Amino acid sequence: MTRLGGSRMTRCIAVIGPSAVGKSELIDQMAMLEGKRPPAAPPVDLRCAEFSYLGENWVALDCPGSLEFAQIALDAILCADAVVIVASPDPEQAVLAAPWIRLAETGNVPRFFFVNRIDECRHDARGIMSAIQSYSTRPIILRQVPIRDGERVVGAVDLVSDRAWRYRDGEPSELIEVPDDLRDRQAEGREELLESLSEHDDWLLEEIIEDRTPATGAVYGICARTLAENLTVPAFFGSAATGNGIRRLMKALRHEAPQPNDTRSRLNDASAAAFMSRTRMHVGKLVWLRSFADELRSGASVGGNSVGGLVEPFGERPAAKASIDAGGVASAVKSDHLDSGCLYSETGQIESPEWYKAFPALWNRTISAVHDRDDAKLSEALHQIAAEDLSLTVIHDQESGQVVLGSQGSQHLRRIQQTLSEIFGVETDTGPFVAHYRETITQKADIHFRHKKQSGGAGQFADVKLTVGPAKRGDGFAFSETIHGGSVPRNYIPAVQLGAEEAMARGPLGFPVIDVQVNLYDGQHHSVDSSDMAFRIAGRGGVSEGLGKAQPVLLEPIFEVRFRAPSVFTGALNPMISSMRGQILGFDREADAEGWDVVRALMPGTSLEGLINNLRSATQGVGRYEADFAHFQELYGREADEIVERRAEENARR
Ligand SMILES: Nc1nc2c(ncn2[C@@H]2O[C@H](COP(=O)(O)OP(=O)(O)OP(=O)(O)O)[C@@H](O)[C@H]2O)c(=O)[nH]1
Ligand SMILES: [Mg+2]
Repeated sequence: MTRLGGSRMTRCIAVIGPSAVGKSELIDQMAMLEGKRPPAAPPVDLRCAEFSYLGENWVALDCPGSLEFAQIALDAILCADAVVIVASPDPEQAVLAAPWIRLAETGNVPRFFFVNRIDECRHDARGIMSAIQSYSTRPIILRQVPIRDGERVVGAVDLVSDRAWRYRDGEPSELIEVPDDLRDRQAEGREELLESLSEHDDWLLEEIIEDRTPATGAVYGICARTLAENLTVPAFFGSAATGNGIRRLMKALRHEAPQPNDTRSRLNDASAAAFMSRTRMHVGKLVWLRSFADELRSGASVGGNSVGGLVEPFGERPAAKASIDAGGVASAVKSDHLDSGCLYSETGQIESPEWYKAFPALWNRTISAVHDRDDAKLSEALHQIAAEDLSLTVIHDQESGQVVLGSQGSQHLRRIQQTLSEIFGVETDTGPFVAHYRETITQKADIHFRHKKQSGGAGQFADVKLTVGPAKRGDGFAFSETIHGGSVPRNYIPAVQLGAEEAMARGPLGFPVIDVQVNLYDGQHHSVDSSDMAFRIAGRGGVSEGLGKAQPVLLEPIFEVRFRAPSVFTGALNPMISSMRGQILGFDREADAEGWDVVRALMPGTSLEGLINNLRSATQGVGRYEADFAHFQELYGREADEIVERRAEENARR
């Protein structure tokens, strides 16, 4: 493993958490500790804020709080040294932090908790801790206890150093004596903290058993080690609005967050991580890089090719940057060989960790250009945007000929359309994408079909007798023949089969037909007028007629859906699933996410259009799902009739 040896290192944190919990404000406050106001956050996109604290450089990646943009957070987690999960102090809101805890755990990156908005908090700190703990696979260790004046939190006692601080809004907190009435609570908190840590440290366990007081420095060391090994998660609290508690968090990050060297090892010794790319007007593709080389200059080799110019990743009009220090971040222009979400050595690409993958699409919509002239531009632009955003899929649907955009929801889709319009100059419309129907038959029919034409020159003659009947669901189409005595000569049989297959393309209800078996058992031919073409027409005509007589029925696609949500919502999922004609198959605890259940259900294809909205309403926005096609199932009644009528109108229009 290469070790970074440069004297200047930049550490990087990803700040994630629910919407409006105060992530951006927290980052502003961190940067303001030494007087630097970072540029404002772009609407629903990643913001990089660079600042220094006590002689060290930091980059904070400010992630949007909407789960529709969770891919951005995953991109940030990929390259960060540590994650700060910002949570609300209200225990009722702990569930909103659950998906973010899950996300940070996915990447197994060391993480800190920051309980923000303590200025508004009327709850006991232990309440919020135990509520958050129910979603964390690792013990969350509260490192402070609040000092209260009535209900208000006016300071904090540090449980490792035993020092107490009184908040002074907008200024550094004041060191005070631990208030007498807090001594019991402090002792209790410290005992809990040491006990949690001692589960991962034999020396500390020994000290506790022997009733000795472990040295503060040693306890800090254990905190840092258990954090780096992802055994514990330290938690601090404060208020981004008043600036209280921010220094304490920064100091903890400074002493305990891993170094770029550690992250480089975690990322398979990558020399750079490309964690984001965006297309910008007049600039082209910009690639955000975190460098794990001692110094990365423009023109240096990354991924086997030289990087173009480097610019500050911050601000509206970014300035050119000569080089990036170890662990630092910049965006690169003219570096089209680099892609978002990829790791690089100097000479090539390095495999990304297994956990880093795309979120499956949750909402499929058709998309088209408002002006036909923009069709080609749209397809090129979508290709480019999909490369920037793994949580977006673009599929060309063969059956309908439409382009289908899979997004994470309405906000995500809106942003994509905005980018298409503002950057690529393409106005677009979207519409519902309906999963495809099929039809089949439920009875057997026996058909005698003759194709005969006598016009002008050579005539056409083919006569077939065949049966059509239902095949097992999923068997598709099967053709057989039991011709005796050459009534249909061997050489014409493939033409009959071809005609039969053509008849399956559109059945009597207007949809492709599946799961049918056709048997050709007799017929007649003419020595001059019969031909492949004539038998093909007879095969097609015979099977089409047979399908009409064999009680056709509509088939709707059924998907197996896995709903993932905190267990508190499992009860609310049942009525939601039933109301959408779904059928629950069962539910389990999620093996790798504390406090989550996975509910498996069979859902009709029509329900997918509204599924994410319904799921979000039932789960305070935190649920998600994956759907895989399972099988086709017969659909009867009014709903089926309406679908067939609609199809007839569409087919008439084509
Ligand atoms: N009272 C109080 N208000 C806060 C605190 N932190 C942030 N706010 C306010 O809460 C609002 C939302 O804060 P942001 O920092 O934008 O929240 P965010 O987490 O970045 O939100 P998204 O980017 O939308 O996910 C702003 O009006 C902040 O001023 C805090 O500690 N106390
Ligand atoms: Mg924000």
